[in-house]
Amino acid sequence: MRLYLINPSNPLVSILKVKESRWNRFRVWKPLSLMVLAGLTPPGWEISIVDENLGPPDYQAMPRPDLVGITAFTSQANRAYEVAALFRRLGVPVVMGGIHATMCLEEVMERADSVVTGEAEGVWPRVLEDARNGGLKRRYDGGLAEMSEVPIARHDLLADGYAFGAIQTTRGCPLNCNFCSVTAFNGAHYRQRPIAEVVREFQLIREKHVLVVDDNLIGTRREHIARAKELFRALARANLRKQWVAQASINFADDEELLALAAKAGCSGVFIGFESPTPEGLLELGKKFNLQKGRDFRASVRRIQRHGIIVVGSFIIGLDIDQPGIGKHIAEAAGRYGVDNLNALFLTPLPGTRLWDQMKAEDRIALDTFPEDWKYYTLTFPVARYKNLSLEGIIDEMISCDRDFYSLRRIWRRVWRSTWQRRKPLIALVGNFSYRSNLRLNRKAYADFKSHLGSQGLT
Ligand code: B12
Ligand code: SF4
Repeated sequence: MRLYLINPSNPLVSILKVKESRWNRFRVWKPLSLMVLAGLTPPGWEISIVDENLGPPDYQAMPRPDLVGITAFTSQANRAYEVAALFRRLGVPVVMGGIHATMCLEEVMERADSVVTGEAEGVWPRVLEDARNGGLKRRYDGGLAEMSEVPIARHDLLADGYAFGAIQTTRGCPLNCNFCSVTAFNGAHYRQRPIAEVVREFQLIREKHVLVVDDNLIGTRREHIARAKELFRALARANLRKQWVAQASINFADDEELLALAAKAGCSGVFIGFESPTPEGLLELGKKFNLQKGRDFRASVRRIQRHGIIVVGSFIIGLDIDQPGIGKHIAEAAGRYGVDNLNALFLTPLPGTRLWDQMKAEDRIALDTFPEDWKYYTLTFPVARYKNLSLEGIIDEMISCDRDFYSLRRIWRRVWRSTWQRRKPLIALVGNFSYRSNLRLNRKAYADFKSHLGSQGLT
């Protein structure tokens, strides 16, 4: 039995875009979901993982599969449907799963033979068995998996060509911010994989650099932090000679031992959601956590950096309290906090979030011709009606934010600071130029987007 597991082309990042900017090589990540599905697949299936981001595949020239599994984030949904239609025309059954299929079940059911909602560990072998017997059901629900059921991902199955390997050590997030789909999808209960398995899987990764995809690697409670320390000790003992980057909440900065262990285990960078430069903004987004302890963000960032760890700060533009000038305000706050990179995104109502429910109820979803408009749900386009900013105005805020933070003068100042503080100037350089090189591409994308808005009468 031949199985294709397909990651549809992603409108945001792909190797194809590396031609437009070679720095994008560091932004194409492995589709870990498909490597995990492959790990769950029993012997007897010949598996190919097809990542369309590595280049357009010629499906007609490939041997006909017996089953196709497609994953999709919301922004990939349109391409996922094209691929599904192509295989269904050939009479090949198509199963879809992942976050979009879970949050937009009815839409996906119209376009696939079968849909798996939730985490797949508990149901995937049954799906395959039913497919083998010609008895595929319309829907399977995996719910939340036991972490001991998460298999070692098939790192051997994906072609070389990625700058980073990928691994997951926990699922779920207790913080439940109103714009984020993680708690809705993976639950608020923070679940951790057995440490020995994480270490064993890390050893199977060929790449020297690894993305730990956890939404919050360290968690928030004392027992979460204790487990993170255990994990870091085990990784250090295994002497992996790998550098990894991860996402964490700001409390990462609060424990010197945790930071020292993370650095020793290979942590070279951390992505932190600051979200808004004001307490009112944090309250609006449901991220009170960042306000606890009357935190000094600059001191927190510096404590992390002192361990040689780069800090990427994420902020959101488009909150109800945001006024014209918010772009510069965010760039200034990110500079003041001392982050090495700034990732600013538009507030986006993603299906399944509280923000979606609220904006839908208030009739504030501006781009709502679905599924076509999902391609704009990359957080890099404004898709809603913002309280104090027009769609054109908010794009200008984003441009001014990026232009300020990624001016050559400020980049060199950050790289110099990184050198002087004996951190990782090369990573700071690559990170900053990777973002900067995309500003030109973003401007072109905004111009196209604005003419789309014009044609829809949305300006
Ligand atoms: C790593 C990651 C990325 C990587 C992508 C790597 C890749 N190619 O997959 C990068 C950094 C590139 C990225 C980019 C983006 N991301 Co992202 N990302 C994640 C993150 C943190 C982890 C995903 C992961 O690998 N999980 C581990 C695997 C094992 O879990 P899984 O994917 O859920 O898969 C399981 C099930 O879903 C299911 N399953 C999945 N696919 C399939 C398919 C079949 C056939 C079946 C049966 C089952 C199944 O089985 C798996 C095992 O249980 C998630 C958060 C999260 N917790 O999911 C956000 C997340 C998926 N990202 C999100 C977003 C919004 C984006 C961006 C649009 C935003 C941005 N500007 O950065 C971009 C665009 C990407 C795109 N494709 O268009 C949102 C998606 C929401 C949505 N409705 O789509 C999430 C949920 C985060 C959030 N805060 O809400 N992301
Ligand atoms: S934004 Fe981050 S902290 Fe907030 S719920 Fe999502 S994963 Fe958790």
